[in-house]
Amino acid sequence: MTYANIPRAPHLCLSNLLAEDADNPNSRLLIMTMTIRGWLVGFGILALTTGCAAPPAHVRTPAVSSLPDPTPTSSSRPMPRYYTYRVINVYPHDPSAFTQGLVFDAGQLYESTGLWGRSSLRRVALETGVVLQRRDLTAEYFGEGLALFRGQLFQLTWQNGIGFIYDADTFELLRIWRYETEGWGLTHDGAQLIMSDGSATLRFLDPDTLSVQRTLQVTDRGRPVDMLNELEYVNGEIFANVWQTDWIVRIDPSTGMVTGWVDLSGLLTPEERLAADVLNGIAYDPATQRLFVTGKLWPKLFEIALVPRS
Ligand SMILES: [Ca+2]
Repeated sequence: MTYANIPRAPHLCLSNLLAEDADNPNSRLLIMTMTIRGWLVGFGILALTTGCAAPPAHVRTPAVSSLPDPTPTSSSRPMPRYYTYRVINVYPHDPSAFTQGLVFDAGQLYESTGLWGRSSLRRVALETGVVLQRRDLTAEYFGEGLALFRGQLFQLTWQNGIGFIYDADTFELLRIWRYETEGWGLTHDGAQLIMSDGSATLRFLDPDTLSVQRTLQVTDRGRPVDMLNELEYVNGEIFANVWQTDWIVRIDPSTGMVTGWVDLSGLLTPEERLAADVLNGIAYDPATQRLFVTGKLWPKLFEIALVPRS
């Protein structure tokens, strides 16, 4: 199957609906729509979309609006590169952790987990996956992206419009800030925090005032790439999970252009996938140039190297 043959409406597949991520309002809207129109219409849609059967592992379908089109065009815009991966190490990961943010610093992982009543901030031992330190959010907060900057941990919440700032050593809550958008992913470039909200727009925040300094539209050859989720700043680029897919995009932070698509399908076995949710969680250690990825409710965390695809 080529990219051109990948069904263009993967979110209408029943299997995908059942696997919907709890933190996406679009999925709820789809399910409501299916209910309102009745099951007959729903089955009609299913019949028309029987091609929605899972695509081959090496080309798992990105979100419909983010589907890369590798077809060469006459456009002067440069083509993004495509990458697969090589697994360097595999580490245990708490399979009850609904990973929303992942950070690596000084030999340890920091993780933000989501879901109401299960959201938390964690310090985790890389080698064992043991949770060394934990602070739970109260039940009304749904944890999201996480960044460690100047000794402080910045944690987003999904729809609460509130971010938390903690002392990175003690996890003491230092302050909160408010924002207008949903909170999805968070990282920093050494000067500003970078935040995603599920759209194709990234926001750069002053780390002191938390005010928005600039916005960046992420595009692939002129086409917006939305559903940007967990973020990581890696050697001058922004890496972003595309929500509900096995793809990470590499983004030029000055132009917003996608310079690469990384296909991370196949990290979990089919059996492991059954009990897990989607890929989410990127952390980078600049000291050792190690790249880590995991997912929501994944039993494993992977150190990987990117491999250009011919
Ligand atoms: Ca991250």
